Amino acid sequence: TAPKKLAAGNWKMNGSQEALSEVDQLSSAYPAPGCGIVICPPATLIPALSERARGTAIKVGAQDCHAEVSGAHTGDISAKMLAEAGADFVILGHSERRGDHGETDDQVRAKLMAAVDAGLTVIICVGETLEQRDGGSTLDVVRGQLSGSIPDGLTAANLVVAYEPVWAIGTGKVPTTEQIAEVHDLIRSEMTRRFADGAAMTLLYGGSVKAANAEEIFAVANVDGALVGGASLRADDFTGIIRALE
Ligand code: G2H
Repeated sequence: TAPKKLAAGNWKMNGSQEALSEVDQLSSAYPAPGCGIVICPPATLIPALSERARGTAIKVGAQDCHAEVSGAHTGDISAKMLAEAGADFVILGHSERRGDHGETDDQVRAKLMAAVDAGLTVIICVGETLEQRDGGSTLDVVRGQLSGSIPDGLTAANLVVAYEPVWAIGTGKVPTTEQIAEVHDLIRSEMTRRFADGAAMTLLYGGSVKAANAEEIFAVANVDGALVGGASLRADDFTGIIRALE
């Protein structure tokens, strides 16, 4: 289930066993946070992190899954395996997956259905490149990704949508609040049109969120939280973002 306000950390290919202590720091700082907190470490750390987070307010997520439950897919991990390892969430369709691994909307949609079948809550990522923004096609691109990647029949309990403009990821560049509002309005209206409880769905902004800009971003209409990369790696940085959201 997705909490309405959510701070999700995407560690990407970062973090080691030592990084798990960051989670102890988070859980002791926030025994009863006013928002959901999810950490998505590399898959190898999911079991240890889940163990560590047991009984705390922190949930654990994965960064990708395969669309099949099992089979001859060397190197891949199924949603069911992630759930067994302790994950409650999975990020799908991140632009780094779409870019580095050529993932298409069709593939992301298949993964999403597998993840929901396995009982995971999906954080689906959409967002335009700088070229697409400059060309004036941002809203068309996002609308296309939403309709292509998100199957019918979902609810606010199993779907969270993250808007991540590709040009803002890891670059320190953040869109204006007007630019965020425009896309989040579109996502909200698409979700409301397609799903009975679309108005209650959690919508995240992602891309260079840090403690210093979090408050301004969370004040934007239809922004219910953040998907945070770099600033989620250290508890000191991430707590500043959580505090702005609570
Ligand atoms: C966007 C984000 C997390 P960062 O990818 O998904 O990363 O906060 O480092 O820009």
